[in-house]
Amino acid sequence: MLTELIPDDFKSGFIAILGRPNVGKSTLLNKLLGEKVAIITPKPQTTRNRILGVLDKENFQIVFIDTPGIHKPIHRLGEILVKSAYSATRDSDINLFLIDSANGFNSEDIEIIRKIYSKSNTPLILAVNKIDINSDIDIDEIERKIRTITDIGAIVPISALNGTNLDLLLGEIIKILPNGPRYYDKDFLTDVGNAQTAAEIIREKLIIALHQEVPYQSAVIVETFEPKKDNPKIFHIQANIIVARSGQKALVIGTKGKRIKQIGTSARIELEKIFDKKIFLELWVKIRPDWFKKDKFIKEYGYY
Ligand SMILES: Nc1nc2c(ncn2[C@@H]2O[C@H](COP(=O)(O)OP(=O)(O)O)[C@@H](O)[C@H]2O)c(=O)[nH]1
Ligand SMILES: [Mg+2]
Repeated sequence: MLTELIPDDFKSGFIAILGRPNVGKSTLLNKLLGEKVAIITPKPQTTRNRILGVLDKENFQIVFIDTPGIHKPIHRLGEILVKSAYSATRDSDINLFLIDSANGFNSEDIEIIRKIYSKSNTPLILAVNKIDINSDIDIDEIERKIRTITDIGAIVPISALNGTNLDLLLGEIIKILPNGPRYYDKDFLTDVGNAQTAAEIIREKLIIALHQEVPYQSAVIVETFEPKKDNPKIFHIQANIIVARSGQKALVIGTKGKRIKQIGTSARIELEKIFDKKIFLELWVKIRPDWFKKDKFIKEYGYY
């Protein structure tokens, strides 16, 4: 067995990335890792699983946990997503809380921080994101408000999109990161598997292509993920798009199948880049009435 020499001052830890929907948590994770491990859309509640992403350097290893946005749930799926976000704080060494500078630090943020810190005193770092849109933020006032609830390690204004101040943010994280071992292999990037990546990329294109409630009430399940039997050079991915009502199926398919074709094409192009393979992508649409209200289906689709 190969043993690795780890310096005594090596630092490591789990960092939960938390915040309301759409503040830029997944964008930040991808930017910090330099790879797209989480899908991103302009719509809230895009992230449905805790996603692990590992940043490994000579002197530290940070295991980031991207989480679903914390909101007031209106159905069972929402409830489960919020629970899953909070549960990421159970094992975290640092909580990285994000807000969107355009929306400021509001009563919902306070409520979330209060809820987390009623039971824990995990070090907290706040990142004020999207300063490329609004850089006019009163950091001192935010700090005062947080200090009424808990201590805060640092507040860093950033732009996850442009990468602004991410070095400062990392610096603040490393300052309070505990000494510890490598938890994952040096080259391990994420726990999102290949078939799940395919499902997520398809879901990203679906969310972008559709409006109203369809994005929040659909799921994507990859059923086939293997080289094509008659031509192994081509990779065969067959996925089911699950919707909650028959009207939604018509919307996903679109007039003369135009919309599903568009979703399929943009997903295929991106997946061919990610996997560096020619892909034959087959999409079917299935109706599971009100699946997002039912534990059985929520579990079956992997959001538990
Ligand atoms: N202008 C700007 N937009 C951002 C920034 N970070 C994220 N976004 C956008 O905000 C939206 C939500 O981002 P996402 O990462 O999915 O947010 P999440 O729900 O918190 O994971 C997307 O349209 C992103 O492109 C940023 O620093 N600046
Ligand atoms: Mg997200």
